[in-house]
Amino acid sequence: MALKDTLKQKIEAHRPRTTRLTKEFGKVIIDQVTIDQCIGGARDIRSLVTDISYLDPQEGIRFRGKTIPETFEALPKAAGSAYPTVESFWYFLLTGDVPTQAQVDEVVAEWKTRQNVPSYVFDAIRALPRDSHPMVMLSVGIMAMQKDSKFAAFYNSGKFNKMVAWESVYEDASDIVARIPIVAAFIYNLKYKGDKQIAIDPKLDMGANFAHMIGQSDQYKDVARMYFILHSDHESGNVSAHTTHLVHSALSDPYYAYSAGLNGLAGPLHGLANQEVLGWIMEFQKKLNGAEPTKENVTKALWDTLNAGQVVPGYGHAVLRKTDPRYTAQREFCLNTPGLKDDPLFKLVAMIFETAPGVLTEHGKTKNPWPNVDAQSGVIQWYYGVKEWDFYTVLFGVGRALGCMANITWDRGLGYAIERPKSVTTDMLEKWAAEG
Ligand code: CMX
Repeated sequence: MALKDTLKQKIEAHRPRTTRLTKEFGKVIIDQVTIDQCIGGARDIRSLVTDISYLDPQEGIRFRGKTIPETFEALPKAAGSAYPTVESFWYFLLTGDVPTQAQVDEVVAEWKTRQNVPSYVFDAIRALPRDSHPMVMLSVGIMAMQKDSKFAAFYNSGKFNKMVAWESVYEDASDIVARIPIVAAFIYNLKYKGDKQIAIDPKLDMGANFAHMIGQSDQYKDVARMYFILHSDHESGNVSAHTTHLVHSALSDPYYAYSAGLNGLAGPLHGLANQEVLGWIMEFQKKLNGAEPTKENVTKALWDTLNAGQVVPGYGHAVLRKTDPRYTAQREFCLNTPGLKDDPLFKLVAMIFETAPGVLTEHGKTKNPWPNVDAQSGVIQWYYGVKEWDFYTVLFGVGRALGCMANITWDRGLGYAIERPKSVTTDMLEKWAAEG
């Protein structure tokens, strides 16, 4: 059965569960809110629903109930590769089912029909100053595609119907995930390769084609597949996923919603941290002035950063309380890749991994001294020659599109409401504080 038909069945089968929960159990209390949560970024408040992924503080992410190793193990692999295609992962994220090879082939073929990015999208990006951040370019590229939104057209058609609205979200979502690597590759070539563009290879799956379009070697195909899958989803509360959900909850179409999500991803406390990690490492190496990195000078550099009132990029997390399994998956990729495991930059990242948790624990502020996904991802890109580290968040944005688009397709399928939490005043908080 085609992906959209399978999804239709799944959504229709799921709807009664959501209806029953709201109608029969709507007033059951699942959390309470404290003053520090109110002031402190709504941390840990249970107030979002998603079945696409779940983040356990100790274990890390599970996609559709599967850990990262289980996900990689279960999904059909790309031809000649140990890694699944991004397309098979998309099927899995949307439906929760491990697709057959035939189902994967169908998605690969379907994405090919969706990858035709209109030329005005490239014109809009080209019109920006060349020194604009590539995340600005990506966000503009997504916005430029909005005029062809099928969801917006359906809404404006006079035939809008809540029960089938998800179908046009699915269409936009599929267009976005199929096109975003093409837009990202265009930005890469425009900004760093003198606008020497490389055409799509219609024989290749998404990850392999992205590698081809940025002029990379065959080995990079697996890097792209792994990277996009690992960065896809981290349940609903993170800034990019939550922003996308929030904006779409106003029935803004997926282009408006994901452009907004990307703007959140571009923050240094979120997706931009991977760029910051490379920047930190380069600054550190400059200060070493040719000397070997040691535990002592890494420790000193970490303290210098902390004493300057800055955060150590790539460490800490709002939910996780142990090493991020996305970090571990990338570290294992490095350890299993001859050449990469002996690369000086990888060795330095590994030394920071040995050192930073102790320093951060001694510093005593962060609740989680362990590395997150961003601490390890840049070194892999650097090794394969993608050294333009201000591009790294764009790679994150290509992957994150998968999770955000799967989530809002289901948001519409289940008819989730416009999001509108309640605010209170400081006077009210002080009154409640005095009352105990
Ligand atoms: N270095 C130094 N201080 C840190 C820190 C780090 N890596 N991580 C947290 N802290 C500090 C916080 O700034 C905060 O200080 P204040 O009390 O002075 O405000 C204190 O420790 C408590 O913070 P927390 O509850 O442990 O962490 P938060 O949930 O508030 O923030 C995060 C989480 C990720 C923003 C934070 O750990 C951070 O800034 N890390 C570095 C940036 C980074 O790697 N971000 C990427 C996260 C993954 C992603 O989204 O891509």
